[in-house]
Amino acid sequence: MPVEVIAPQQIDLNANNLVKVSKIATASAVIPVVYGNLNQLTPKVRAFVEEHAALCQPDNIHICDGSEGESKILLQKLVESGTIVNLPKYENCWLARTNPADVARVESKTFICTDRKEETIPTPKDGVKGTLGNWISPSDFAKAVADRFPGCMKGRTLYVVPFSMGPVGSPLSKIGIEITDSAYVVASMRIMTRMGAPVLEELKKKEEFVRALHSVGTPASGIIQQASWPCDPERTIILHKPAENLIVSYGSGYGGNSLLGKKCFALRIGSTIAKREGWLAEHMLILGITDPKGVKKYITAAFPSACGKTNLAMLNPSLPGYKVECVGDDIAWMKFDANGILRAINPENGFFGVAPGTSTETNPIAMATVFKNTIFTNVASTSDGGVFWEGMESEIEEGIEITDWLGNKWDKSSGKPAAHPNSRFCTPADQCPIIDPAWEDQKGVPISAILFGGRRPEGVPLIYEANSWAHGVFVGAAMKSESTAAAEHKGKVIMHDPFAMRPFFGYNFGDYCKHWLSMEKRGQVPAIFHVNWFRKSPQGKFMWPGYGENTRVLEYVLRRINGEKCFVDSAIGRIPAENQLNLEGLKCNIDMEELFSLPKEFWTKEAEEIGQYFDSQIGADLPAEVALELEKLKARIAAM
Ligand code: GTP
Ligand code: SPV
Ligand code: MN
Repeated sequence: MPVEVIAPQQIDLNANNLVKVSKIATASAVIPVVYGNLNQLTPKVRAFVEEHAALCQPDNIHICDGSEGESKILLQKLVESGTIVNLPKYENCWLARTNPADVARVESKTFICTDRKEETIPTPKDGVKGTLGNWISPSDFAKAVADRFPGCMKGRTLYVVPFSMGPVGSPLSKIGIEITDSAYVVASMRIMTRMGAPVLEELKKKEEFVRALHSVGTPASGIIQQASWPCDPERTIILHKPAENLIVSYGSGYGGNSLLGKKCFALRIGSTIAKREGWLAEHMLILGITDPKGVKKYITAAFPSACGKTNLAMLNPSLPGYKVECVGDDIAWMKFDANGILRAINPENGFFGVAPGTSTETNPIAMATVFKNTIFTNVASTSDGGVFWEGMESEIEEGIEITDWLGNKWDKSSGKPAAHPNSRFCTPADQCPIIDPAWEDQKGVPISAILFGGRRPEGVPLIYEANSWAHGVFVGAAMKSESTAAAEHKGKVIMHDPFAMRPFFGYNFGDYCKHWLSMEKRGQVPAIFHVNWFRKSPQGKFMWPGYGENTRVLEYVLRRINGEKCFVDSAIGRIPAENQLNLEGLKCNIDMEELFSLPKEFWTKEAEEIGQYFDSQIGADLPAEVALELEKLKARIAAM
């Protein structure tokens, strides 16, 4: 490991001197740089690092270059600390087991800091708790940091992680610097983003970056529950200050809480930048689909967490002659080009995908992607050095023993899942066999349709289309879905999740709707649809086979964007005309009448409830156009 010469003299903290600087002197200690050197950093990055090293008091500093050699050092260190184990069944694959108290995003501990509360969240009705984000005042923000960060990295290494969201140097990309005391985070960021030396080089051209500070924390008692996965769940907090492009995350090492390029940057800070600059940062997959004639279109889809984005993005078409290619599975940055075409990039470099439910039958493409160069977290392991999760039952051989995500021997009779329901794979995107040839195109790909969707067991048909852009914005604003294990919500309750962005808005949702409405004046807006793969029969079974069979729905979308009149109007929007959804060759029987039925009683209640939600949560911040769409919907339902 390259340890630099340690200069004997005190180092001037503010000097941008050209001597090789190998340590940071703080009032009370000297912190050696054990990998990389401070002179690689541009002045603002260096100041950010020095300030926070002085605050957090790590034992030493490591400036990441993203190299293969560095990756090996980090993985070795993670093995030694017991954070990961190797999975010898596969090539360069690892399994991490977290502290059982640190397994998902924590929406309730996530805050946006603005001077005025109304900049962050709409003002709810008197006595109602706002659910469209959490606001924190600048003084409470400062207090939260001061209460947690001083000395929080003692005994650990502070890693400086330079990363680019989007290809390095692309005009649509943005750079971040994450400071973290977790080698697991560094190893994951190397997969999920473009990370390392080229990013520092890029910063020399233009020194503009999002600041991201992360620590797994040290509990106030000083007692770390699990040495292999230090965290501080009781004091976990995820903070954002859009005005300063600043993210501060404390106490959790898991997913969106700690891989700060993802939800914190690409969505929360991203959406505020997008608002300022006139584009959209969305919780959406991006896919390309080519029809049997060779015509290719790109589609984005916003589904809440654990509602099918990765699966749709990697769809294996059931209809002959169709080809689906994947641009991204979680986040889309979309901007109109000079010709008024909406273009999207995937700012990420990897997939942090839900493991359970992924199988050769449901998502063969993901299965072909994840068994090399992957970090699995909280899945179960097998006695032959592999992994297991719910859905893989037919993929493991006879006599193989399973150890669950908690490290205990497991068999089906326990009645408990072997893998945590929010267990995930973290895998490089370029390993996906159907990665789109244009996935790193600097211009982005042209978007022809936007799908909204969620888990709606009742009342909501397989697909309907918005009548207009404003109606589509209403459909997004009215989205609901059954809660999943991706966040801390308990039980299966139907929750509002507008635009699949409820946990990720960086600013007032009323203003977000206005911003969406304004897109119509900026260029050619795509058609908007709502899909629901999750409607259930009275017997509680999914009515639609989903997965690869969702091609049939995409085929219908393609015909619609080509202008085919294959629809009929309904109270809630346009639905496929009779026999217009291609069911040819489908192996199971589908009760189409039931799948597309629109029970008047259900929709009357639904519209009523949406109205109450808008009134109580968004109030005066709701744009008049969206309120009008609800009135029109109510009138159409009344006339059913
Ligand atoms: P995040 O990464 O949390 O944003 O999730 P996601 O939206 O990418 O969801 P993902 O594709 O990982 O799917 C989550 C779960 O839904 C998995 O268990 C899937 O097997 C299941 N799922 C996905 N698509 C379908 C479908 O078409 N039908 C059914 N029944 N289940 C599906
Ligand atoms: C989600 O919850 O939408 C995810 C997983 O994609 S996490 O990165 O943990 O937010
Ligand atoms: Mn997601």
